[in-house]
Amino acid sequence: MKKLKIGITCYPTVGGSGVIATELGKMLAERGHEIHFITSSVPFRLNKIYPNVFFHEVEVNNYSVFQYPPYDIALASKMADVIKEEHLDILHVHYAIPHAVCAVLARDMSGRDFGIVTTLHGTDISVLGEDSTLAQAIKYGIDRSDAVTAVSEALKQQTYDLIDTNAPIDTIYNFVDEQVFKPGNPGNLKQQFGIEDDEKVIIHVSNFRKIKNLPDIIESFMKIRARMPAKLLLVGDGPEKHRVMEQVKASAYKKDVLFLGKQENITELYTISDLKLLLSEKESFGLVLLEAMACGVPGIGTAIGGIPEVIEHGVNGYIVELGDTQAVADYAVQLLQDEQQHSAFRQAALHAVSEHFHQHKIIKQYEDLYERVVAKK
Ligand code: GMT
Repeated sequence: MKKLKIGITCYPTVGGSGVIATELGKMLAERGHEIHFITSSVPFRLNKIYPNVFFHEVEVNNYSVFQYPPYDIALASKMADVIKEEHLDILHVHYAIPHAVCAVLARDMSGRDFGIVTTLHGTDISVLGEDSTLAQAIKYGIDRSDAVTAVSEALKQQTYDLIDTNAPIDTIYNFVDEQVFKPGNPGNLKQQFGIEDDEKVIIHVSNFRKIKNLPDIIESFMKIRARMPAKLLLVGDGPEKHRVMEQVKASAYKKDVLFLGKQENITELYTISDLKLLLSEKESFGLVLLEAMACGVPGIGTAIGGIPEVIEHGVNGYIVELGDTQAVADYAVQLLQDEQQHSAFRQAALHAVSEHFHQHKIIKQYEDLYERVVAKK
């Protein structure tokens, strides 16, 4: 296909949408496209130099006349500058609000007719559950985009349920960098953490927001631990951390829960993990599950949002109803005590990643979409 000039806007900090946007930019650059990140800081996964990847910083000045820092206006202005200077073909924004709305504003400001591609990651749609005053802005961002994608079928359906739009939405699943997320050698990492050989390792990775439902992670683990030797690794940080620490402190097996905080090199932790838990109340995809699966770690997740599109129940993990910690414990104990079944799930998880979420297949879907958008301009 023709090599394109593509602008990418996302929240560049730790978080699934930023990870996907950055990895997508890197892979598109490797395929010869010219990539322009227009973000408030260098995306944290942009850890390699590419001659065809550029970073344009959005600077938000907090003048005292403004009650709030004008991020959206600063972003739209920066987008308009980059579009004019670099002659972008496509601006791919992650999130309808504020990023798609900023892209539409930038189109007006620049007077150029480039293609706007918007990817919905879920949080803008789930925010709507709590703040319906934003529905019009989300609809505006979606309707004025030239193409819209959602990271799961569930999110696509939820968008149609909540937003009054007829815009076509393509589901394009998330992916992982399979050069990074792959099975590895644990070395003596288990010993370094003081974990005994006969103890199974269960891992949870999140930003500790309320919707991640940490209380059920702890409750499930306590039920598992009462039946077999195990450790729980909690990776990440966020608003619920303190409450979770209190819950663990009051529990029977507090010494078996390890708070590891934010970690850069999660793949190493997966080499010692036997099972991943993601028991969220809201989750449009669950990228952390896919990352674990790519490392050969099966997961148990709730029947929420896109999670059942990532985990195939009874094949590479288990799906449970929200709140059913007894089912989590029953499935976990059964899987962790049956080596043959665990190995079959591990293989099935690796197979699912390469079959349904293979990075090259997903990048091709984005490229085909860009081609369609550019052809219409
Ligand atoms: O889950 C979060 O709190 C972070 C959020 C984000 O915007 O980065 O993640 C969303 O996008 C990820 C990448 O598409 C998805 O894997 C997550 O499921 C989604 N989070 C929610 O829907 C809550």
